[in-house]
Amino acid sequence: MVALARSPRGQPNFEDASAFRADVLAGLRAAPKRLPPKYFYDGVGSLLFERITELPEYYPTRCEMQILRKHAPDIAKLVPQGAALVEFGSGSSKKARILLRALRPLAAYVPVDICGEMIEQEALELRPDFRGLKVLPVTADITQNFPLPQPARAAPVRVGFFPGSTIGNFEPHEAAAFLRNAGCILGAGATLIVGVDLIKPVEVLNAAYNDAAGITAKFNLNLLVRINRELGGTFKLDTFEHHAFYNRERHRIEMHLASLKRQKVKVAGETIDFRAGETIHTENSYKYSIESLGALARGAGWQPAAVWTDERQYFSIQAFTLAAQS
Ligand code: AVI
Repeated sequence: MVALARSPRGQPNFEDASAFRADVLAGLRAAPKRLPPKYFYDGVGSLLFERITELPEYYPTRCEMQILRKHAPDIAKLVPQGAALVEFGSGSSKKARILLRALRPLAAYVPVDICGEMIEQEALELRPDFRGLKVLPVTADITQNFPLPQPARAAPVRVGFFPGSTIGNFEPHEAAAFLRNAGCILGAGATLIVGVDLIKPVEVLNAAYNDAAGITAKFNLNLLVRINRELGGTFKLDTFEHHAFYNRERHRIEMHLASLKRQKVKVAGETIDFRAGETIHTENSYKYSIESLGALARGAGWQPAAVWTDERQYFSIQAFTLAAQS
């Protein structure tokens, strides 16, 4: 499993709680141990992620914002007047705002996120700033098929927006499945605009996930805090350490939590054994080249249409189109 959209801030509902328990136990019983990264984003985790995006070492958010600001007029040319803009895993809509300011009148802006509360709030904040724009939030899991609101379905064409390199937190086969599903949701003649982190010197990548202020370490360890709180876990935080490194063969940053000693931990009434040095694999963040993402997208039915990068080529915004039905 992978990170999808931000999960709800605050208390999980019953369904979330039982899925969390099942996923955590399955992951901790597995060899090697793993936990799904989507569980990073509780209230504290979401705030820590916001702080990560502002760290000097964490370049992706700054680069993507720069590209958006600089190239918004060109990106906007790919969005015809009267189109519906569908943002996948929209979270805070911060990036969509830059795009929305450059766009011709739309049929609707549809932010989609698993956290209904958060996108309803964002919609309330967007409406006064974009008068005349229909903001129609949809609460859904972006990896599943979901119906779009009627005005978006009735629009002559739909444009998807998936910023933040969240696609990098999917395994490649999951990224391909996401792209195929996005094609089904958006339909014939659609365009998809995706923010993607690029392969770059290993020192830059390693620094971005091992910041000097230790915020990424806190973000990673917060998963154990959450397990302690929500599943009666007995993880001692000072006996686990944040490990993040670039795996060159697989083009991905791996994040792990390493046990500093041999120990037993209780989670939801179950005892989990750790060897000294054993890790829980908590996240992959895949890095692509323009070509490798293009190949993945082609395999999912999309044609590469345009690419924008920052000057250092650290990050990219890539556009793909889906053939119109004949
Ligand atoms: C949300 N996602 C794109 C971030 C990333 O870079 O993969 C999550 C993150 N993990 C550690 N730092 C940031």
